Amino acid sequence: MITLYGMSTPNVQKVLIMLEETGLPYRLQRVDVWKGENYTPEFARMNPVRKVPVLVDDDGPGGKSCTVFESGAILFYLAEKTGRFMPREGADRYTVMQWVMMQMAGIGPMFGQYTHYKYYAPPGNEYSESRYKTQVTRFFEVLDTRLAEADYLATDYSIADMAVFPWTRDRNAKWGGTWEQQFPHMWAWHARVKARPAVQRMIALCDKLVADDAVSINSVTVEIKDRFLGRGAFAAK
Ligand SMILES: N[C@@H](CCC(=O)N[C@@H](CS)C(=O)NCC(=O)O)C(=O)O
Repeated sequence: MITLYGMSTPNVQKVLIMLEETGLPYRLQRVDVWKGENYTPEFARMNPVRKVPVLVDDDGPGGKSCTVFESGAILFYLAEKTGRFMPREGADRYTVMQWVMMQMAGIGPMFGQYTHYKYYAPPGNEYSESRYKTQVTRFFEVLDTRLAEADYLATDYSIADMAVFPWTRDRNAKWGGTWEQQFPHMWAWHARVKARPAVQRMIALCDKLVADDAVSINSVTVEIKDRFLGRGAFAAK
């Protein structure tokens, strides 16, 4: 059995899509990062970075239990386990990897920082907010250009699309005001991916997780929120 530790956020959503696409049996264990559940010693043993998602597969390579953190690595793991959504060999394998890595190294960090400065930073950070908005826009431009020439990021629908799709959902699209009116090729791809039954199942699952996360966000102490955001007493001196 596979256990996915996570919550409602995009890095978890991408793994949920892959699990739903492949039909692998799994259970979702909610980790309430807003309450600091990722700071327990048990969780740190699974992921020293103390972030979700983490996947534990009781039936890993050699029949042994296997624990994987970092959502991109989890997607590679599941693709290799099932032989699906990433070619086993050939140039296309690296095309898939390149787009997954672009999401992991570029889209994830830049969108994450933009969220931070837009929603959580104290006033007076206009420079940072503007810088990350520019970075986000730049990645949307890259996606739109690629998706003007192809239906999917790599040759066929793959883990690369699963990695990027959650970052083009919901409020991410609304942050920029005009983003919803720009990038027609990216939005056409978004609609294509969203229409997939597995993606629809992920969305239904996430609606429930979003509701649970909202309750937590509104109920945690300032101290716990500061630890999550790395500020106040938790800021590096
Ligand atoms: N690069 C990591 C990022 C994971 C990540 O940022 N997880 C967030 C939620 S989306 C988290 O667990 N944050 C809790 C914390 O930083 O304390 C991945 O893709 O798995």
